[in-house]
Amino acid sequence: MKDWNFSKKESRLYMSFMYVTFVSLLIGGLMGLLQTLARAGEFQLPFGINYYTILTVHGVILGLVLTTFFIVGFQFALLGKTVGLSDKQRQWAWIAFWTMLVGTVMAAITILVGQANVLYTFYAPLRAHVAFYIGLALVIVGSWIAVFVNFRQLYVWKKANPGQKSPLLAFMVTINMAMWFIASLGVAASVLIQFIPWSLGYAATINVLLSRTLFWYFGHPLVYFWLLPAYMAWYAIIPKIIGGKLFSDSLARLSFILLLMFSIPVGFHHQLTEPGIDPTWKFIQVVLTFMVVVPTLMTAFSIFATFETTGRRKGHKGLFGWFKYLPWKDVRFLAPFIGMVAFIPGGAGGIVNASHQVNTLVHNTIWVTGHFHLTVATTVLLTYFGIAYWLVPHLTGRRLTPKLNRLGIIQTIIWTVGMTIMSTAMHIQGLLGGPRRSNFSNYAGGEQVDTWISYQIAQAVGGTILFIGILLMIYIFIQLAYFAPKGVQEFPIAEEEEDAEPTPKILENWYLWIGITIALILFAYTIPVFDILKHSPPGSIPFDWPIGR
Ligand code: HAS
Repeated sequence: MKDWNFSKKESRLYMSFMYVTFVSLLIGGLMGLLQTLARAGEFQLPFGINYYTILTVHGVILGLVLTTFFIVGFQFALLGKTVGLSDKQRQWAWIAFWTMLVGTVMAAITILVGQANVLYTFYAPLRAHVAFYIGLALVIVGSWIAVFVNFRQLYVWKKANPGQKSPLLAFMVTINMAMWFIASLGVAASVLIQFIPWSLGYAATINVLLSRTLFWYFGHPLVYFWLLPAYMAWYAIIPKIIGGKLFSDSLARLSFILLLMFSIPVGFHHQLTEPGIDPTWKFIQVVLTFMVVVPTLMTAFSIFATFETTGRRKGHKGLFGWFKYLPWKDVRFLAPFIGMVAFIPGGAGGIVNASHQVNTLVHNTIWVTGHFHLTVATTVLLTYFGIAYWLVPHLTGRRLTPKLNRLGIIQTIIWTVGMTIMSTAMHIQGLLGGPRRSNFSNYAGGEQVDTWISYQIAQAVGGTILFIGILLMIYIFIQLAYFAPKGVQEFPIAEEEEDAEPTPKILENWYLWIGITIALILFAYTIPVFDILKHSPPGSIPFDWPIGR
């Protein structure tokens, strides 16, 4: 595989995505801190700031903006490294960046001036100002431009290298972008056809059930869109950092294909308590949800196998002798590793959520918030941090010094402690019936509420520790971007074993895998959506915040 060294112009492009990522981390993290303090009941938000404004900023900026900018930037860098980026493609990549940024700024201003207190899922019938929806649409359009640039990058490489299998990371990026494109069609349709005309007053009512169904058609693959870049690092970058080789190119590709196929037709597991959807279709989508667990467990197996084979090759003996010799003092390994460990309880919680009847116990409780702080805010985010520790200095021509590495380890520990406290408290309070998405309230002195308060305080303690972790991460980012000593920082990509079995050609048969994906989506959604259109109750008029605006 040819290794393309980045030009200055290219590095600047990829870094621009990183700047937006870390600014988002700071703003979103501050909102998170304020939220946990307000929910503890001990702190009043200053200047009459509305709790739901900061909750919306937190969700949109961290869940949608930080993730999308990091992913698009990181994936551009992966493709730039493995298949190259032409000048024309770079110009289009800039157009993608600016379109996304303009959309982000529009949505952010609308939220900050209190005209879009609709949370990151923007459920109807809560109505936001039209600028919020247009802003979101622009972020999606910008990301689609990135999708097509990425597809083009691989296509051009394929033409220049006929008959060769694509580099693994390029293959993975293409899968993630194919999934993102297919999934975001749903939310784009909902925003353009339902929300914008309704928000402008051209349509008097909105079909709430349809809008939520289209959102979750997008919303579940969205979580895998966040996760797959972490998997890219686990499969193809971590082995290099620990001094090993790729475990199996074929297994990695197969697991990505399965994730593409099974991540989309499962949105109903977010709507299990939603009336108006036939339980048979909910059941079918729950079964498909459990299919997503299969490639995830394949990933766990593959990572363990890489750790073990690498350790044994280095001569470490005994059942777990190889484990001790993993590079615990290298933050590029430690941060993603903690992310992997967090995925064990995070994933187990997901299986609880997806288990149809048990979902009734946890749905709309703060348990769900605990679940996604383990998955996205720990598994995914710590892996992104792990990537940033080498990617940022690689792009700025600097080095991750031993001192910054040590700070990174401290950051990882702070994050782990803060998140363990906060997320455990959320899970327990959820099981005690504590609701999510709600400001502090003593619910008119309800007896059950007394059992929640200590957990709300624990969440504030965890949230404060996490915010310290965010400040430290921002400090490290600034150092890596501007002040660390000049030098060469490796872009680690694992190679295959010399005697690896050839990867079956069928794994690159895009028509086949995308065809099956579309067939599964049509199977899982056609009849229920038809049902929703035919039997929906009357649409809803908008509810504005503050009510009566
Ligand atoms: Fe989830 C709600 C089900 C995974 C994110 N999820 C959410 C929401 C978010 C989210 C943001 O079925 C809230 C949405 C909202 O605002 O309403 N989730 C699942 C299932 C999985 C799952 C079945 N979720 C994720 C991931 C996310 C994420 C990943 C972000 C990145 N989730 C649900 C359901 C709901 C839900 C319902 C709706 C709840 C409701 O009622 O509202 C599965 O994909 C999980 C499979 C994972 C595993 C773990 C495998 C472990 C691995 C680590 C290996 C470790 C190693 C190291 C090798 C089975 C791969 C070991 C080392 C040692 C030393 C031991």
